[in-house]
Amino acid sequence: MDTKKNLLTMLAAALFVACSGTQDVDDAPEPYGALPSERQLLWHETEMYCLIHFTPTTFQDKEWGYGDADPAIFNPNKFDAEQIVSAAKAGGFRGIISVAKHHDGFALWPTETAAYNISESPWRDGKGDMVKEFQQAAEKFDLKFGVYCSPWDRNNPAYGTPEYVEIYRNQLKELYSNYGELFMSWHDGANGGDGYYGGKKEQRKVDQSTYYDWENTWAITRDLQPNASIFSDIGWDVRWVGNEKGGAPETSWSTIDLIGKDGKTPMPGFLDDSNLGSGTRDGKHWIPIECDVPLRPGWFYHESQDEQVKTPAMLFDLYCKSVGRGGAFDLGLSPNTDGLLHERDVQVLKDFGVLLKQVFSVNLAQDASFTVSNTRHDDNKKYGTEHLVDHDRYSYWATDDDVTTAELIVDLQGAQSFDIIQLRENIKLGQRIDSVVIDQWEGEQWVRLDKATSIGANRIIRLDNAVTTEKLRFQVYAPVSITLSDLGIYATPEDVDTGGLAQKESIAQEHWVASEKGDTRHAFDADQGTFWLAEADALTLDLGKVEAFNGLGYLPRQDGKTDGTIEKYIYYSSDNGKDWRKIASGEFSNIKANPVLQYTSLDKTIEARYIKLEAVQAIQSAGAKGIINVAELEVYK
Ligand code: FUL
Repeated sequence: MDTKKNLLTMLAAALFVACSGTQDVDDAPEPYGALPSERQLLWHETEMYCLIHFTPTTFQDKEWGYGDADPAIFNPNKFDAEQIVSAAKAGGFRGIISVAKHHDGFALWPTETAAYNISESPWRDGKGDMVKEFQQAAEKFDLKFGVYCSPWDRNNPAYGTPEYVEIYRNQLKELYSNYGELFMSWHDGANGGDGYYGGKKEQRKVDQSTYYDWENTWAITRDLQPNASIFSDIGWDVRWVGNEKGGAPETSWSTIDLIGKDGKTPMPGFLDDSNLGSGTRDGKHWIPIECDVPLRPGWFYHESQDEQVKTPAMLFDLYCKSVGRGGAFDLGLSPNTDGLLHERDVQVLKDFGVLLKQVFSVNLAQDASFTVSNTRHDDNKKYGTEHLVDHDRYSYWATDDDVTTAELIVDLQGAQSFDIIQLRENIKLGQRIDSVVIDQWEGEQWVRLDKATSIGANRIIRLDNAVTTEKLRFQVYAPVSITLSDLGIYATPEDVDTGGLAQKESIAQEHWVASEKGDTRHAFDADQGTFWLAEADALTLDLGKVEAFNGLGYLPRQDGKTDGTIEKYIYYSSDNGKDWRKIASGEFSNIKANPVLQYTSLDKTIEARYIKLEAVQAIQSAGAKGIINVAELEVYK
């Protein structure tokens, strides 16, 4: 060994560190407010992952299985975890979460805790383990792996009793022990209701504030998978954004004060969710947002939604509203009954991945020159603006402790056109910046371009239109010294398809008349923004003439509220408006969290002049009774 050479190399390395100035803790700004844990930092770095729903529910063409599906129907002959995982990878996603058990209770792994599992299916002759196959595929493509095990179990006979909580914990223990290192343990808040429950077919309500004893349940997660971020409505590590549309509000803080309900501690499915999206400036806890949304309207595959796969441009928009607002983008993928992603889904993911690379590979600020009103300890150059473009999310430009307002001028060295500005703070020191005001140089003066709050882990500002300028000015405001880590300026290609989705076309609605009171017209005016809301239990339509149809669609109100949204329904048809035949019935599963068009396919084509949608169960806020809403009722040929 050449010791001299080694010594020299070490000396050179030490010298380099001294000159470039590591941002060590000695003279670094004091951290501010709630801080992310190491586990959360890893999660922040992941940014994008996919959630894969695939159970017998897929074969039943439903969104929530009732728990009564015969395992014999689960036989996806062509199942290929690598096809699914590689498609996610092509989309730029860095992890996958396997829905190891959904509300239908069917475990995708051969669990010892419940008979209702994959070993009862004909798939791989009852010897398969789908969670394992997903894990191995994730490993092969270098993606992180996580699990979602639904607490609500519509199959388990013990659901609702303390015995089931033990069963659930044992399921988690199996998942935590046999599938490698997990990056997430995902828990939804849809708990309790009716189900099969071992053949009892009854309602089982649980007290969501106490039943799962999450404190002790998640202690198991911490013990067995210390690096797994726990996701639920309330964290512990990552919180739900409060909708299933895939986006956060523009101002969304990673810190939050969770609000309980009825004076009780907040729990998944049991909290005041009004601030989940926005978070709380200076909130007590660091619990950033995850924005979940399926690639298609539903979380499970439905052939009827093949035309409604989101476009790459739509995914890009959601990326900007999730990752670009300090959170993560969790995209739902749904294999079909063959056990594969539909080719359209694969193509869209690939195109989205290409688009992401196209946009973010050239930072127009990379060679800019920066002028700032203050740099921390100016003499030692440790906290200079070069850190803004050094591709390190934790190195940063900082101001002196008493400088809480600063100006940064970015000279782009010639005119540049762009429509995206990205900012990042070094979140190891907390979410410090209150707001940033951005101006562009217009020949002789500064002109306001935009402004933003809640910078944090990442803030993508998308301009309505591309601008061309030589210089930008950022005025940054914080209650403490500023620690800005990244600045990116990007242009989206002009040919990005921003088109909408193919929609099913309803038969013409102009001559329809409803017999209920109120503004019923809003229920069939082809305007998704308006809706009919009334004290009623049905909407009864006269189509004006006999029509032939084989599908019906119900869209609930789209204003973010759910009062009156129908959860269980019966559709009837009639020739004379008096004698009614039942033509379909069921539940609009998950409609509260994901209020998209609910398509009901009829077994055969029906010819009738009258249609009735009866609400068997509708969401009512406290005190309200018997209210229903319909934004659109559609009838398809
Ligand atoms: C929700 C569930 O009710 C949906 O079915 C879906 O799994 C979604 C991701 O979480 O809470």
